[in-house]
Amino acid sequence: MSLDYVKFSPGFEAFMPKEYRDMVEHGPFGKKTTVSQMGSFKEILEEHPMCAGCAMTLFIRLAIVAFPNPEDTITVGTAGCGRLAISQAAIPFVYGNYGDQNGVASGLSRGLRIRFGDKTKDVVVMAGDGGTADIGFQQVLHSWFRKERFTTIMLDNEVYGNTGGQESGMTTRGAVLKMAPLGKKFEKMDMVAMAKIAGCAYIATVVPNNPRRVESCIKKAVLIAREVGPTYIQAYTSCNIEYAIPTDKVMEDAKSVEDDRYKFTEYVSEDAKAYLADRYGYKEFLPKAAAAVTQV
Ligand SMILES: Cc1ncc(C[n+]2csc(CCOP(=O)(O)OP(=O)(O)O)c2C)c(N)n1
Ligand code: SF4
Repeated sequence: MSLDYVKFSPGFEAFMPKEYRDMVEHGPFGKKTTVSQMGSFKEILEEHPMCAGCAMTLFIRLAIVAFPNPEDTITVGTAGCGRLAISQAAIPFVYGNYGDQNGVASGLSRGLRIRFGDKTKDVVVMAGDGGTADIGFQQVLHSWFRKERFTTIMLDNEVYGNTGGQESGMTTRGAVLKMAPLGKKFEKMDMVAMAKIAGCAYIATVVPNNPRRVESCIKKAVLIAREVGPTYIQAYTSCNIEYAIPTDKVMEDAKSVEDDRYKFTEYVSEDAKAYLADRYGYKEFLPKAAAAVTQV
């Protein structure tokens, strides 16, 4: 994981598979690529075995394009649909037992800091709502309370999609699923509030049909996690199979859910604002007087 691992070893270039050559020559490693340029560079995630039309896949694809330094990023995942796509990406992926992703990421991010010192290595967890809010809940909360510096992304499809439709803590009250035929009996868990209480420095809720917004949230979350503290993104990534959403209506559903109960929200701690302004030139977080001077 560095630009070196992406390059060809001397003398091997001519023997590399076409896909690999394409990735080295036209991929995003070592360059600044954005979601608006998608289609003009080779993406780190292209092929995957997810269901056609799955919104989670689109979100994962956008998230990976948004990583500030993909060549120095390690993703961590767990059982669930998302890992089927994330594990196909051309960057390292660590997969543990179901629910232990934040424990693994805590150790990994500490170890990387010891091993690489000042060299930045980003750790990003992407796991389902079951993996994050149910079975992995304890480790997620502890990693936040302990101020572990990595990003946690919940792929919230509001169901256990990979195992055929059990309810999760993030399923909405009353929802009827294949394996929750009487309807869910309690409210959707408020993981955003918990992230706030546990001290996350950046928290956002997003849906995948606004690629620029997804990109901006992921970038901020990853940058802040480098030095300030844990960051959390909760993304509505509908399961068109378990919720019987016709493939051509997936984005429409995301829009209407966003308008109704999954509004874009963003919390940035004061420390994180100052850090983004000072280190990465985010003008919107400059103190008011300084921002006015910059605009002149
Ligand atoms: C310890 C353990 N228990 C149960 C399973 C079976 N299992 C695999 S994926 C999954 C549900 C995943 O749901 P979620 O985390 O919401 O992700 P999704 O598939 O919906 O993306 C379960 C229960 C497992 N792999 N390991
Ligand atoms: S089961 Fe649902 S979440 Fe899983 S890949 Fe299919 S549509 Fe996506």
